Amino acid sequence: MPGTKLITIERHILEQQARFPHATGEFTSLLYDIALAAKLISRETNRAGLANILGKAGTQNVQGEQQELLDVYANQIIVRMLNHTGRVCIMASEEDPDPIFIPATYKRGNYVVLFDPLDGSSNIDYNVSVGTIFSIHRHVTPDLYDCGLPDLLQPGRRLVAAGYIVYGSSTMMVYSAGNGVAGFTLDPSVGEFLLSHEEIRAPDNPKYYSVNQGYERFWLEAVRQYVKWITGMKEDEPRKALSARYIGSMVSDFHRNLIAGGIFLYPADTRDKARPMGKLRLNYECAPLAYIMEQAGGAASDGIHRILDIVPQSLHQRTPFFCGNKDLVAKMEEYFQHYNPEWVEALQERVQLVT
Ligand code: AHM
Ligand code: MG
Repeated sequence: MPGTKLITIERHILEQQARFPHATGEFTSLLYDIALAAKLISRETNRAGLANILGKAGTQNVQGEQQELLDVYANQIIVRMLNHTGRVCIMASEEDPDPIFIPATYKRGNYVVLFDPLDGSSNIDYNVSVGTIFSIHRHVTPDLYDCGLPDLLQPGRRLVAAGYIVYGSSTMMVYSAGNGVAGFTLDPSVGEFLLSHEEIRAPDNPKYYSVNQGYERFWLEAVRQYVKWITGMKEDEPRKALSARYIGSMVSDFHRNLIAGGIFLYPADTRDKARPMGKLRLNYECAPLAYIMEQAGGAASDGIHRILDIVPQSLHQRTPFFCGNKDLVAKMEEYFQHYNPEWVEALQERVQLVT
């Protein structure tokens, strides 16, 4: 297409930086480091199908070397890419129980990074898309050498940027730094992410709903009624039915719904001792995706509160998650008030909000 500009992710990040006259380039370089980590993880996920021939992850290869599990590999790549650059002061990963501190020998920078290195990794064996999710905050502890939990436990609305990489039929990186959402597709032959989706907006006309319907018997009444409604089966509230799509790999489910329009649901589970707050993690999965969805004009809620207003109380805190088209999320909240007011009350007690 003559005349159409080809924009690399680096160019795009630099153009964004130009909006801030006092920017030092630290943040720009951090995003670029993440893009580079994504390329390495992408290379390995693309080779995953060869595991049976070349040696399966978690086993020894013919040289007697231990093959790394892909999620362990992805985790290490991100840590090793970011911990020595002088741009980050502390990190946390869904794979690690504790914060990841920067080794004493390296300089520290202004940014705090939280990530899920390989979300949906149980799908890897079946050649199903997986993803990486990341969040970036500014540090709040005045001395960079004292950074700790208060820097990591910031509410989503304070995010400076968030993004994800989906390792699908192509590898795509989607991110927002607070000025809309842009998507880049990796050209593997040259190893560059090229701008493919300039301004992603959540469509007004949703097409899909995504939920693990196998858990229906454990759902609260509000969720059961909602899914009845969304599939056009509620006689008192007729509507056009949405189609079901559930990959079980949230980045992929989220990505499709972001582009095509829809809602993703991962509700709390009413089983004894099971998942009273659902499965998904607020810090590594829900807050960053909520940020992107809001930047694209959508919404994200735990069924009662805006996800970005929740102040995390612990690193691996879980939350119910309803994310997508604004009207569909609002309707879910309405249903909770109507069908499960006792749950609304219980959740209000559990969750701390930005004051
Ligand atoms: P993970 O972080 O252990 O990979 O789990 C998160 C994944 C999400 O990608 C996905 O939406 C969800 O688990 C699927 O869970 P379920 O099989 O319970 O529907
Ligand atoms: Mg995960």
